[in-house]
Amino acid sequence: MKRPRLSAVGPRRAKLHRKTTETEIRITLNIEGRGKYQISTGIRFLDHMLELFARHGGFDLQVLAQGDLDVDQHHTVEDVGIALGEAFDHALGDRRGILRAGYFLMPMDETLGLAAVDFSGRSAAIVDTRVRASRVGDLQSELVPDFFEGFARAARTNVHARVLYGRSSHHKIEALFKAFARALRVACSRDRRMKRMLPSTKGLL
Ligand SMILES: [Mn+2]
Repeated sequence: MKRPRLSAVGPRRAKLHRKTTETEIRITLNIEGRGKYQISTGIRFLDHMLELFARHGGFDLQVLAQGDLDVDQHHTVEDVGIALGEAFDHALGDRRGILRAGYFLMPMDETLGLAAVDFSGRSAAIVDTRVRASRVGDLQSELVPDFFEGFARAARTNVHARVLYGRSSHHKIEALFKAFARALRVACSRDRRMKRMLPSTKGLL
């Protein structure tokens, strides 16, 4: 897979096919999208999260995943996170001219979730869903941190996501995905004043 050059000028898109013995995933991403999506992972609640991720981020996103759900959901959820991270990494190219970091505080009725991201070139994920239920809809809720860790690793990005308070488990996870989408939307945005500048003093991101 080639990294596009002139990333901050041309259309920032990625298309990838990721296949292992555990999962097969096809993704297309357009960062300059209009929130259109086609999502099918075999886990309906994860589909719901990725659909609202696309809409709130203003990304066009297609995710078609087939995983070994007969084992459990771990491989599928983690690998979808990895594939999405790879898609952002490719679409952003050399990361010149982007804001690079972003955060968002997202209310979801009685719940408040926050996400902060930095396309730093290094990966870290600190996630606290405050969900105690083992399942939310058909999703094994303990896998939400695995999703964000997979993304952070593949996109070489710092992701901090935590629920500050809330009651509904559904709302808690949803608030995190919405906050994450909106934080990414900011971080991926073009910086008009710093057009061709690398948003780092290090010389590489
Ligand atoms: Mn919902």
